[in-house]
Amino acid sequence: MAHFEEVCKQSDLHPKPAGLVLQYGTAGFRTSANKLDHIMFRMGLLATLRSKKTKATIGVMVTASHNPEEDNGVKLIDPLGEMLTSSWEDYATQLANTDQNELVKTLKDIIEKEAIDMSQEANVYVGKDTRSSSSSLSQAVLDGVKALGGHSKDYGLVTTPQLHYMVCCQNTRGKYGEATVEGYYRKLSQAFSQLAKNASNRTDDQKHLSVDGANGIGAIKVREMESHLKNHMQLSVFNDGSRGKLNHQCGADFVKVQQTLPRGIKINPGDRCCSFDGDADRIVYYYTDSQGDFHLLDGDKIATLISTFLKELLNEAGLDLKIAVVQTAYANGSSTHYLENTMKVIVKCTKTGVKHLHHAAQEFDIGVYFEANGHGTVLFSDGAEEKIQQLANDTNINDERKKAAFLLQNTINIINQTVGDAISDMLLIEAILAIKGMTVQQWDAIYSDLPNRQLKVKVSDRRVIDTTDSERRAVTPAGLQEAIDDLVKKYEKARSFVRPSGTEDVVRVYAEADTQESADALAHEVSLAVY
Ligand code: NG1
Ligand code: ZN
Repeated sequence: MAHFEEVCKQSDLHPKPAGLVLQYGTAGFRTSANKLDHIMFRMGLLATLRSKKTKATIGVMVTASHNPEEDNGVKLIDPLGEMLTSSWEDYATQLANTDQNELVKTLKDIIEKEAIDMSQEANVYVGKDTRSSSSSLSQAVLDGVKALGGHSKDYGLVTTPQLHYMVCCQNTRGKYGEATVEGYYRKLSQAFSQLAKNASNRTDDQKHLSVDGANGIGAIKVREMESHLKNHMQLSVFNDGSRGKLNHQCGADFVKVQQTLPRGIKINPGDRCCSFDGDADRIVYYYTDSQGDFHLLDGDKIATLISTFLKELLNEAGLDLKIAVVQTAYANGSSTHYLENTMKVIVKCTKTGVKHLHHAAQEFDIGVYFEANGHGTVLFSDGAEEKIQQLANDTNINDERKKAAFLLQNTINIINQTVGDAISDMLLIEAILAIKGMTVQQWDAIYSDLPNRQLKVKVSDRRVIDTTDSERRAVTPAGLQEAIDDLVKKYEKARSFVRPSGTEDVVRVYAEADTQESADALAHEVSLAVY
């Protein structure tokens, strides 16, 4: 068939470096940008097959998120805006690693296995972050789509969650919104202004937020968003890419892991600030106090704020919907304790990686999921959305219930349910703080984090570590878990675990304890046990 000849011809222009083996992991493919041209071309091919198979539009995002500027990566987006289904991750890995002269055979194998009708039309949406390598790499994706006869739409510079949103809008025929960046801003800003109406007498100080854009796409997009928010919010955007390097000593990952202010931000004590990561799917908040001490409000604090708000609204609305918070092993022990014992919501722990959290959250009427690093969102089941809608349209209810239903409706609209979204999460948090008349310090005081430390350990083969119990316990190598248990016993309120990273060639060590000194010492001792 003509398409396969074209694939052969085109693939010669996107050659695979000899001997290079890469794996489609939790965050797709991610490595030095100069190793990725053939991967991008081949992911264009795979997205085209996936589109034919699902008879829907598929997304391909070129980004390496919080990694250094020199890296890049690619992720595929399934029809409802969710991550590529796991069964196709293996095909991605096979296609990435097959030799040039075996490429067509590998494609044909996938087509046969999945019984793909090659006469079916294919549509692929492509987006990219601001890395200097992203333009040519996204062109390679477009070349792959074209080589197999698919149609593509190039959204150019967008945040990862914006591309997820476009794919979902397109495949739900506009039910979720309009598949344009303008449509995204309109939906979110309208919901924000409806919510802000319920916040009385906000001062300019309360409307002001400092944003660290990580010198990436989020800085550009949050400015575009701001122009739709009129006078509802006043943003000071730092690290907007005009001077600094992407993710270098700034951004959500840096702030979370280093537990310190990003470079390039000028703030006063008490100012409310947030940092995005390089593709704007993560957000963390922070402030400094009058002593100059740094206070971080991470994904756990965000999940707590949002779930408290939702639970209160459900009570006021008189709606009996089951709400749960989904976390990973990295969630601070204090947050889990507060959610379970004070808020009395269901808490579930899953493996690291948003797809695990996303799936777990789908099991509830309302599932709030956040990784401690600030990647997360809220999912509403169809049934929950219907009940909220019905209540909002009910003319026989009292004003309190009516108001709660209205707030719930607009909360649904402000949230990007396809994936964690820094801009959408930021607007929701700002709306909640405004409605509750809460300062960042009051939010921070809901519970106190246990001091904690994250370390990376380089080992010769990180895969020798296998874990269980949502990665909280190591089953191999023999003796490791016992050694960790013995070390943990030496400290108060202590917890520690190790797991191989899915995105870097390191083992991650996490420790928390009653004091920072203890958390640091425990993390250090556990990392020695890993060698
Ligand atoms: P790994 O490298 O597997 O720990 C990191 C983050 C994940 C997730 C992925 C994808 C931590 C401890 N891990 O995974 O939460 O965000 O990157 O970007 O933050
Ligand atoms: Zn990211």
